[in-house]
Order: sequence, then structure tokens, then C-alpha cells
Amino acid sequence: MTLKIGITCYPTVGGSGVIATELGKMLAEKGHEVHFITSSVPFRLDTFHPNIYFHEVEVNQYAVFRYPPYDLTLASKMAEVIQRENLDLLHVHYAVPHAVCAFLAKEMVGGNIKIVTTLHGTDITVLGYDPSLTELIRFGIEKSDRVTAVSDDLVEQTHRLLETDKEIDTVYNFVDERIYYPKAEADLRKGYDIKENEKVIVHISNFRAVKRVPDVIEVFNRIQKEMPAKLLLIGDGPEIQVACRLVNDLGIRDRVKFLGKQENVAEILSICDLKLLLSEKESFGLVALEAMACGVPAIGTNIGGIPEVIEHGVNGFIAEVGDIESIASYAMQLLSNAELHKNMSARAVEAVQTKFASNFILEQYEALYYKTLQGA
Ligand code: GMT
Repeated sequence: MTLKIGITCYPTVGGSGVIATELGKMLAEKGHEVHFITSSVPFRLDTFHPNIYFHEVEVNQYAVFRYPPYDLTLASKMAEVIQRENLDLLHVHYAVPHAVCAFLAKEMVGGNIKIVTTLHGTDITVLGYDPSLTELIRFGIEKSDRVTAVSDDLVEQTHRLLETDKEIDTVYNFVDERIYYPKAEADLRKGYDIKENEKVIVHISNFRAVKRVPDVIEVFNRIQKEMPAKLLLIGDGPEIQVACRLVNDLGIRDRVKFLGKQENVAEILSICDLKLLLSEKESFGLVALEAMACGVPAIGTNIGGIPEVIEHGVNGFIAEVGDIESIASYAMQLLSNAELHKNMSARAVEAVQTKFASNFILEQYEALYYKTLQGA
């Protein structure tokens, strides 16, 4: 039986927007009817498919209201689409505001819809900034018919910090293996002026403080003293100036490329030798999985869901947050041993194709949907 599924996410927000969109595309390919209910076309919704619909949440700014009412407009749009398109369920990403909006829409249509909520960690981050939202986040989670989180660590954190005993299933993130795979991109290396003997280290993020980009630069600084190397920094955000300043202060400007926001990261990743993800908060770390899919082993920090993605000593390394020396030492070990690198690269691709295989993850979501609709 195919389903009619409404999907809501923040269409422009990093990993959660990517996962929501890629899942929607795969569900559509499997014959389900997918209705994106979002404030703009999700940035990864770049392909046409007859099973994919887009319903724009148009938030009006009225002179009487100080703030545009996104949440209420969304709830009202959800209710409209549920009824007109006869949806079976809403799959929303984030408890706040999306699960709460979905609950409101459910009430508006007389309860005749199921809500599946996926947590990406952002609710926990919001909680850190604004504890007054605790009750609302808990409410969004508890009123959902089913809740998933992107790592076991996030399940544990949600239970602990929100003091809820709601059942939460871990469903890992995934990548589209048809896009993320090791590609031969010799010309791209030349385009970036990377010499044959140079190792390429990459970091991708939204350059928020939690991503600890200065640690990435410090680690790279140590590596480039020992071997010819270049650092590619992909993305943009509030800490970009801090990163620029540090690169200049260390005198390594000619070895660091700030590539800004990039769409086709699979091509760029394919010319890299090592991915660094040194965050202090990360519920999963989708960028590490993207790198691994392209055959690039990653070094990540021992926090959140990262150790569930990178298996220490097998397909990359795990080190403590801020332990620049250990991270640099792991990096040099990997970059100076071709056999080890080849092995870890192969194990990284293997993990993407097994534990995180997109079909396997898709089946888990489908099974959850059917169970939820049967009230099990
Ligand atoms: O990390 C961000 O700043 C973006 C954030 C988001 O909401 O998209 O990412 C979160 O969800 C991703 C997809 O599940 C995860 O891969 C990221 O680890 C998670 N970020 C944090 O937990 C900080």
C-alpha cells in the first residue's frame, strides 16, 4: 500500500533539510505521494517527480503583528493540505516548532492524521539557549504518534534533558549513494591548484561556534608543517572572520582555500584525503557520512552521535574535543600511510553501504509509518 505523506522541515537548514528532502525524494521513487509543506522549495528538491508536490507556507507580515506568524500559518497550511489531499500522515523534522504545528493541524482536522517527528538535535540546542521552551518541546514530542532521533546518543539526551519517557527510535541518517561515491576528479585538483604531492584536508559546516573551526585550522597548521598539504573550508557562517584571521595569523593563507557555500560537494570531497569534524555538539554529523561515502576517512570528536558514524580505528579516528595534538597525530598517521588510508577509505564506503544504506534507512521509515497507521 502506498501512502500520502506530508513532510515539513526548514528547507534551508543544513543536515535536517537535506535528510527530509532526500527521504521525500526516495519515498516518491517508491510510489508514495509526497507533499512538502515548507516555507520555500527545499534546496535539495532539484529533480522533478510526478509523486512530489510542494505547498508553500506564505507568511504575511501584517502591520498589527510585531512578528510574522510562521507557526500558525504553517499549522493552517498543514490542515488545508491534510484535508484537500487526504494525507495519511505528517512527517515533521524538529519538535519545535514543527511537531507542535502538526499537533495543532491535527486538532483542526478532527484528529484524523498521524504525526511522525524526527529529532535532529536542534531542539536540545534550542533548550540550551531558552529553557522556557522545555515544556513546549516535551509537548511536541509527547503529542507525536511516533518519534525518531538520528542517533542513540540523541535518544538518550532527549530522555535525560527533557525528562520524557516517550519511546524514541533511532533511525540513522543516510546519503544518496548515486550522488555520493568516490569520483575521479583529477581536473578539479588542478583547478584548485593542488600539487600532485599535496594532501587535501576538508571541513564543511555552517561555521557556527559549536563547529570549532579554529581547531580545524590549528590541526591543519600542524599537518602542513610535516607534509605538503592544502585545507579546503566549505560553507559560511558567523565564525568565518575568526577563521580568516587565524589563517592569516598563522601565515598559512596560501595553503587554505575558503570555498564558501558549495552545491556539488561530492565532486570536491572526491579530491580530498581527510575530513575533519571537530564539533563540540553534533547529534549525527551528516557531513562526515558524505565524506565517507566519497571514500574520505574522517576524524571526529567524541561527542553526540559522531562515534556512531565514525568507527575509531576502522574507518577513521575519534578524539576528545579540543585535543589538537592527538587529532593532528591521527591525521599524520593516516596521511603518511598509504595502506592504512586505502583500508580506512574502503571501510568508510562499506559503512555507508551497510549500516547507513539509504534503502535500509528508507525501509525503517516505511515500517514506522505502517506501524503508526496501524496504531501499533
Ligand atoms: O548542525 C547544524 O547546525 C544544523 C543542524 C540541522 O538542524 O540541520 O544539524 C543537525 O541535524 C543534522 C541532520 O540530522 C545532523 O547531522 C547534525 O549533527 C545536527 N547538528 C547538531 O546536532 C549540532
